[in-house]
Amino acid sequence: QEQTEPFITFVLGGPGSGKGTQCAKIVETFGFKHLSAGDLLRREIASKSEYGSMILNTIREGKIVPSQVTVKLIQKEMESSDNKKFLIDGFPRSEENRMAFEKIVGTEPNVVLFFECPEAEMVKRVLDRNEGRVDDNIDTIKKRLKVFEELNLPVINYYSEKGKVFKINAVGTVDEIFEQVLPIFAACEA
Ligand code: UP5
Ligand code: MG
Repeated sequence: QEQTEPFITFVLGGPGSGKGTQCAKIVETFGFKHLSAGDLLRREIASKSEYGSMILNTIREGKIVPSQVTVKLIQKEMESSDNKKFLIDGFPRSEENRMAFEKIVGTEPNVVLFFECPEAEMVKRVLDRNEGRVDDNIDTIKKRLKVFEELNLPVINYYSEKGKVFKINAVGTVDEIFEQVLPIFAACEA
């Protein structure tokens, strides 16, 4: 019996670049399963799991949670999902994350979206969000931006060289940005 290959999209971009917002639009239009790595980690904190306090401290510092913890959470969600079209949001954040995913899950993404946004705009959005996230304060945001630049950009460069990256200008209204996203998946469906 033949098993359909999953279709995997990594959704990358700095803190507040609009990954989660655009993922919601993609889900609505194209019926993907949305897996936000940050949301999965925050759920671990809330459920008081064994790694909860380590994850909380890591997020508060804007650092990256050990790969095996995050990959396991993502893998579990992928395996239990009937929908095999995945949007993996905010992961991989480092070359180490990327290699762990490719090794453990055993596959590469089909598509990588990169939401490119100026730092000042990202800072403004995150500070305006007001949802009580422990990392939405100016000190942690500065650390998140630095970690993004140092550790996440190399992942984007890696996939760029493989021709998998679609770069999106993340400035504008939510709908204007989605206009750039639409044709990417419309082409995949055709
Ligand atoms: N907004 C959205 N689009 C807008 C637009 N076009 N114009 C104006 N405003 C817009 O958007 C952010 C805010 O901006 C919202 O208020 C939104 O309404 C508005 P959102 O869509 O939430 O942006 P997003 O890119 O998802 O921002 P987020 O803060 O979630 O990104 P991060 O990458 O920082 O957060 P994440 O949750 O992925 O990770 C948090 C932490 O978890 C990390 O710092 C890290 O410590 C840890 N983590 C890991 O260790 N490993 C992982 O694999 C993942 C996370
Ligand atoms: Mg998000």
